[in-house]
Amino acid sequence: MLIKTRLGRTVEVAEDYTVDQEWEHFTAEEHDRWDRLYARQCKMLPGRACDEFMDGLTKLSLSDSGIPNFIELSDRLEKLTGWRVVAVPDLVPDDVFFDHLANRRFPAGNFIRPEEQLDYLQEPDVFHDVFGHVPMLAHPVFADYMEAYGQGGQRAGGRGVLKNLARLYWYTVEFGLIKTRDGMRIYGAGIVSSKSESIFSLDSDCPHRIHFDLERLMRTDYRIDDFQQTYWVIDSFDELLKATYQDFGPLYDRLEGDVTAYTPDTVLDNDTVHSHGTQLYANAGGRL
Ligand code: HBI
Ligand code: FE
Repeated sequence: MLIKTRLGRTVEVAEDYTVDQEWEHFTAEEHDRWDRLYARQCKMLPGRACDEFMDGLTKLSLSDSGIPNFIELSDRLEKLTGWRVVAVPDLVPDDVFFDHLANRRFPAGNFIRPEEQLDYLQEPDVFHDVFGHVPMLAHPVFADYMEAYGQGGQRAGGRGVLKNLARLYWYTVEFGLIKTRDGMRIYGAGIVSSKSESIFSLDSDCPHRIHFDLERLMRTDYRIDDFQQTYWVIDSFDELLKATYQDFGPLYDRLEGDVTAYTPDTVLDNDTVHSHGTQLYANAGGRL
């Protein structure tokens, strides 16, 4: 079928919104842009990204130069955890997204951000999707968590809790922190693929860092336009996976129809707080 992407292109996609990556069509300039983004992030990440992320980069040979060819990348990834990477031209509808994840396929953008938007863009491009997300999919426990998330999404169908599930994805897969023996580390794809947020999320006094609590986080709004005001911290990927292995029925009963949400800067008496932020950055207007 034909769809129109948010970037204004009209594209023919399959039923599941996938397209051919058309790797041969990337220009030398685009491959070079990937290399520059890659080098810039890799300088930031030692001592900031968690070991599992760094191991994924190595195991998948992501340091090879140029935009990765999804078929070759998938062949390496499939041997490790059974996941494959498929190309999509834009965000896909929620039900399609869940179906891909539940079947261990990660949909990744088939385009790279333009030179003028090297630091920030809202559409997930190949750098965010592959550099940010795919290394963690080489880790067996995280790989299971992502599949469980897809299945959770499929089971949520029609229950009015999709926004709660989207918050779980946002605050873990995209912006999660993990407390290790060596200190606080990043595992969220939205942070590891951003130079400025990989500094802000760990070093700034502004944001709160609160211990992961599934229901609390599912009740908390997030921002898509700027640094997060709260980062949620796990102790281990087992903790994350275990939280998704419970029966979500009773949880959905409590969440369903609950239209009020905590603002992104809320701290409650019951929260386990790693650091209570000043919120000065957001209160001063943030990026604006
Ligand atoms: N589609 N390609 C793509 N990538 C995403 O991260 C994505 C998506 N569709 C929906 C979605 N994410 C989220 O809204 C889900 O967590 C619900
Ligand atoms: Fe993402």
